[in-house]
Parts: sequence; structure tokens; C-alpha cells
Amino acid sequence: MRKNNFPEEFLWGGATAANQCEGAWNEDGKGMSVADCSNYKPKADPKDYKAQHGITAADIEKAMKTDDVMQYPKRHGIDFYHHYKEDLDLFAEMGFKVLRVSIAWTRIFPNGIEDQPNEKGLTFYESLFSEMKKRGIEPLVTLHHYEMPLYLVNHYDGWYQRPVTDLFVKYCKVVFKRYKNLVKYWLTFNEIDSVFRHPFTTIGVVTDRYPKEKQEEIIYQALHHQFVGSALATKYLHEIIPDAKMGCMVTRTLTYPENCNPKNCLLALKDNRNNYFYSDVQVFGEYPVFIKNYWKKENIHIHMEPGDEEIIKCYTVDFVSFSYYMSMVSSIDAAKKEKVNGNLSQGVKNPFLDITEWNWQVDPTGLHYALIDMYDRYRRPLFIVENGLGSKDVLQPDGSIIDDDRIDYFRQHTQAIADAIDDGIDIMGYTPWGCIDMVSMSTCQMSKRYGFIYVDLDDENRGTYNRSRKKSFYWYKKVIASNGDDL
Ligand code: BGP
Repeated sequence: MRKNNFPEEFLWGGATAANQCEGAWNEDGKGMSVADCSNYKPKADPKDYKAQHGITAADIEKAMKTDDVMQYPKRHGIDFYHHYKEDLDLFAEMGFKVLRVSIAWTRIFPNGIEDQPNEKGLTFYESLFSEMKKRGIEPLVTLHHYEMPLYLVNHYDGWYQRPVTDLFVKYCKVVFKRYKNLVKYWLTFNEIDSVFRHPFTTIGVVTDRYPKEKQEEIIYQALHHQFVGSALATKYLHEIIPDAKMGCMVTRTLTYPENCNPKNCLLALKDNRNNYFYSDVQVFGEYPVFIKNYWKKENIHIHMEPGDEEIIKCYTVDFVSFSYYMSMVSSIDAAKKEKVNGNLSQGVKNPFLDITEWNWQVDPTGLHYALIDMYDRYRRPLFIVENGLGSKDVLQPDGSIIDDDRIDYFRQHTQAIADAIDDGIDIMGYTPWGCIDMVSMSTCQMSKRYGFIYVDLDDENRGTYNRSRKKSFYWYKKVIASNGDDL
């Protein structure tokens, strides 16, 4: 058995999000959220990155009028809302030290604007966090994971309008006060950099309501409001729970140059810098020069209230968390090259890497690279809060699932983390994504599975919702028990 150097306090666990697992979309006073209205929208033009999840105003109108959970699969999720105790038992059996969950804003403030929070929503999360603590599992809570009240989309144009920042901060203060004895680790916005990939689910902006030439500016404006919201949430967290830690959360899309042609290297440098923009603001507390320069050149004007820049400067995050699924390649000849077109990733194919069934390029060495690079840049503790392999698991006649490909994937990525720790990188923990199968974010399908735990439910919503242990369940249990030595 190889001896790795994971620290004793390393937080092993898994990650989930309310909108993909809870279900119970209209129970106990919950309001309708953007997730309850989103369905998979195939891209009309594969080259148009922004068309993914290009929800239109007409789609929302239609979604609001139907109760059909099959058409909107996130509405039923895996019914975690009613199964959470049994799921926590399984996580505890694997030895989880931490579980990443998100709070559905719409359970606390159904429309986002009420004077008083919804007590039933608050009680649900109180019970969830208490049950975790009873099992020795530390909650890691995302405040905003692709879920916001639909009311705010229809009445404020989502995060484009400033009042949404205040409403978000109000919601944050309520949950900080209520859970101050239960939750120490918090994250502000899940993959805040996704605003251009799928604006509806991230900032509640329905792009077709605006002229094409204004859309980019509107997205940056909404993003500014989120940055201010993130800084204020950090401020109030530290005031209300002084020993709590706040993290930002970004998608790390590490990009390599196609080769050592200096032009490709320069392009990759710029692509990586664009990816870093979002965490730069939340860690350094200011907009980078290159973004201000870009806005100037593109004639993009961002309205900032007096004091905004100071707020962003003063209340930066305590740690940096990120999802890591794949790496990318930059090439000045991209148009002429072979491509990989996954549902979220697109780009030049890297001949040295395997791809998943959904065309995501698998690159464990890239995780090691990304950890070194991020730590050199930020010098703050890092937390890998998403990583994993989406695949179509095959049920054996005896009901078991032999997911050796997933075990391989995790073995290599866990080793990459161990190697980065060996290089002196400060890593707080590792929470593989979708530790229990749930509805896929981008495809809205159940058949894209990530879990150590299988959930009996198919794309047509047929199934018993029964949970069962995959082969990877036993593998991960052994890894945690040996603190990362026995891979
Ligand atoms: C991240 C999201 C998650 C999640 C994961 C896997 O971008 O934060 O919510 O679902 O990707 O993506 P998918 O479910 O589309 O395969």
C-alpha cells in the first residue's frame, strides 16, 4: 500500500445540490425556482456556447403552467427531501467527514421577497444538518447552486436588477443566524463563471428579453451584483459566525497550448486568465486590469453603486473551491482541428487523453497541475468540491453495479491530489460530485450517473427510488478508512 500524505483533518466526502436531488419542488411552502423550469435544450448551433440552456421567455411561461415532473425532471430529483436520513446513513457508512449540499433559496423565501422566512424550509435544513452532525459529517453548504426564485426572474430580470443582491443578502443572514451552531463551511455561488454558459440557471437572466448587442453587458452587470452579494455574504458570515469559513466556487477549465508554438502558448495563457477572472475578483478583491480593458474596448459599461468596489475589496473569501472535470486545449488553428463536443465542453481534441461517454476529456494530471497553479496564484487553502465520472451504469442480473471505470477515474484523481499535497499544496478536502446518483445538470437525465450509490430511477421517471451500493462505494470507503493510502 502506497503511503500518501493526506493530513489527518482532510475532509473526505461527496457533493450534491438541492435542485438536482431534493425533489419535493412544491412541498412545505417551497416556491418555484429556475431549476423547476429548466429542461435540456439541445444546442441549435454547436458553435454557439451561449445557446446551451437557451431558455426563452416563452419556455418559462409554458413551464409555469405545468405540474409535469417528467417534463421537468429536477422537480422530482431523487426525492432526497424524503430520503435524506437513509442517504446520510449510506454516506456515514462510507466514512464521509463532509457532505456538500446546497440550500434551496425558494424553501426559505419562496418568492425571494417575503418579510418572514418560511419556517418549514428552515426546519428541513435544520434537521438535515443536525442529522449530518449526529453521523459525524460536517456540512459544506452552497448558498446559491443554480437555483433562485422564479419570481425574481419575472419581476427583477434576475440578478440584472440590484434589489436581488439585497434580497440574497437578507436570505444569507437568515440562514447564517439559524444554522450558526451547525455549519462552519460555506460557499457563495456555485461555478460563478457559468454565467455566460447558461445565464438562466445562474443569474436568472432570460437573454431573449434583450437585444443581442446588449446581452453581454447585461450578464456582466448581473455578475457584478453577484460579486457584491458574495462579498456581503462573506462579511455577514464572519460577523454572525466568527469561526466559519467562506469559499468561492469556480469551474477550473485548465487549458493547455496545443503545442509550443508561442502563439498557441499565448492563447492558452489568455484562456486560463479568463477562467481565473471570477476567482481573482473574489480572492484579490478587485476587478483585474484585463477585464476593465476588455469592457473599455467592447464599450461595456457596468454600473457600480458608491462603495461597491470597497465592499468587494474588504470581504474576500477564506478559501478557494472549484470543480474539476476536464482540461481543454487552445489552438490558433482550432477551426481546422478535430474537436470534442461534450454537453458542456467543446474544443480541440487532446490526443493524449481519453474521453467519457459524454466527451469530457479525462485528465488526472491536469488536476495536479491545476492545484499547483491555483495555489501559486492565490496562496489560500483549496477545496476540490466537484470531480467525477458521468457514465451509464449497467445493472448486473443480480442487481449489482461493477463500475470499475469510475474506480479507475477516482484512483487516478485521488493520486493526483496526493501528489499535489506532496508538493506542499494546502488542500482542505475532496468531495466527488454526485456521490449519490441524481438528475444531471446539463442533460436533465438520470442516465448520466456519477454516484457511489445507485438510485433506481430512469430518464422516464420510472423506478422505485431504491438506493444500492455500487462497487465504487466499497472502494471509496476503503480509501477514506486508510486516509488516502489504500487506493
Ligand atoms: C457542474 C455542476 C453540477 C453538476 C456537474 C456535472 O457543472 O456544478 O451541478 O451537475 O457539473 O454536470 P452534469 O450533471 O451536467 O454532468
